[in-house]
Amino acid sequence: MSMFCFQCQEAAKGEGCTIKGVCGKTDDVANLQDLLVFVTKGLSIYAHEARQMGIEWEPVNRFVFDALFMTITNANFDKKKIEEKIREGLKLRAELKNRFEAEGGKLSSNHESLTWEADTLEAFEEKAANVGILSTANPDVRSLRELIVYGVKGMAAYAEHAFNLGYEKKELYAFMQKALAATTDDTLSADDLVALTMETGKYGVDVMALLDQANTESYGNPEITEVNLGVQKNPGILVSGHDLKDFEELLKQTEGTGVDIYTHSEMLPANYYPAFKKYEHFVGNYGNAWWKQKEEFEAFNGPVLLTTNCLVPPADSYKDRVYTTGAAGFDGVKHIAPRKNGESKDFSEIIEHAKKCAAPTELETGTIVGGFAHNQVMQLADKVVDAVKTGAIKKFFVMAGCDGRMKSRDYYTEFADKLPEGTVILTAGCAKYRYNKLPLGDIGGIPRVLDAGQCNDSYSLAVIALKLKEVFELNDINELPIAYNIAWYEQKAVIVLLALLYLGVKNIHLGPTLPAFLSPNVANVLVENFGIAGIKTVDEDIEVFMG
Ligand code: SF4
Ligand code: SF3
Repeated sequence: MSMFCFQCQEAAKGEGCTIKGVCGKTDDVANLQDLLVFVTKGLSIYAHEARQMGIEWEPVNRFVFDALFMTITNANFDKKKIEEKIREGLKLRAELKNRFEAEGGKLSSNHESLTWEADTLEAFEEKAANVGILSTANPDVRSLRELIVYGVKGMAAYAEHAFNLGYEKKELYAFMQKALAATTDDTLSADDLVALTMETGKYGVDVMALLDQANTESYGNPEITEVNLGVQKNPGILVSGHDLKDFEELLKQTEGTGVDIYTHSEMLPANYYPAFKKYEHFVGNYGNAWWKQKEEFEAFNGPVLLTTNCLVPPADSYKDRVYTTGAAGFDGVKHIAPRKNGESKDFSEIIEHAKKCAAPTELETGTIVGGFAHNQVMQLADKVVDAVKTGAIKKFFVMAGCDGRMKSRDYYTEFADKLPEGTVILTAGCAKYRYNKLPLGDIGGIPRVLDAGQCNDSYSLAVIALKLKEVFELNDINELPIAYNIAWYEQKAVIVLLALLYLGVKNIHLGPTLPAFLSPNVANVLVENFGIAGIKTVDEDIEVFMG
């Protein structure tokens, strides 16, 4: 075993990647990411204790969410960048320690992440091999600690997008650091950690609400939109990931250049925002979910910008056309530098690159419809409520989450296809690509697939559910005719799941496989308290759900 990682749905053999990640992460990068999390935990202990004394330091808040984001699945494969981030973390820890001690602070923890130091990559690598997931011996404590860390990683990603738009909530940073510190505390019982897991869900709701506010106040409320799937004659830039600020700046900088902008995978919902519709050179969506990018980036012919995960290690044939920015990175791939002093990022290099490229090769034609975030659905509320009252809509299926390359995910296409009449799918995240191009029709003008947006827009689905609960005057969200069949892949899906549990949603089915990081006992807690279940065959599951 040269590494150990089990944070995503593709963990090898459903247990963990031990030699190389199924995602393509090499063992040295995986281990350095473990060390980065370890250093971030040490810094978080200081930050958490300093906060009790009234010391809050902005650079630490930013470091914590950025460092965690870099360790999310398919975000950053660049060893050099991870190494630099570890150095930055150690430097910040030393500075915070000085401030803390100058104020007379005394630590209540003596965790080694507070004192470990090194200067060379060799020393980093030596330490990295011993601070990973398996350094917690008890499988249940390990499972709960990792569940919390992955939830916090998901929060970190959403907090960073909100921050980029100028939206912050200090309580979120305080919680993230408190939670990371708690995962180093051997005095906490399994019950304490279960309670902290639920608290993570609470802050999951808060961070998604904050990002919703940031996105909608910046760019307007998503509205019903027909998105073009074909291509135009100009060369283009394909934008993937989740960061709308990057997207806006690129749109502005490409105006009048003869370069068209297309979205890929999780950037598709950018098409639904009013503020982006005024750009004529923003021409539609190209391709599907992240895991199809090898063929699709190849066919696109022009440069591709990854603003976040999910990045698949690029083939040499198009690697020189890939650009990363923000928390994303890959060894040998050009990285667009962060904003400085409130100025925009400089996208001139990728724009000049695009001008020299051929127009994209057409993959498909036609359109898809999306934009059913909470504000838009509320405008249709009367229609929706009527359809439920008359029995035209019998059940909603929340099928939010992620897509992935496992063959078993064909289940979700078949499930959507076989759902009986009178059912409507509510979706968000890249999971939608398994069924958003099927001809599923509509119910009295309401499409049978309502796409709210990115994975973080699962918040919209929760808002819609809570609104329906109010309209139908129910006491419990679980009395609604809504079933949850969620596909997960990476750690943002973990925070979405914990947020739904916090909101009291029960009987969520999770697939295509249950997380490898749930020990049998922790899985039991989720089954007993929340009715969490896996998936079986499509026919069996539809029967259970409709029953
Ligand atoms: Fe394996 Fe997933 Fe970890 Fe990659 S992120 S190494 S695929 S468990
Ligand atoms: Fe997809 Fe990575 Fe999760 Fe934001 S892009 S949902 S997998």
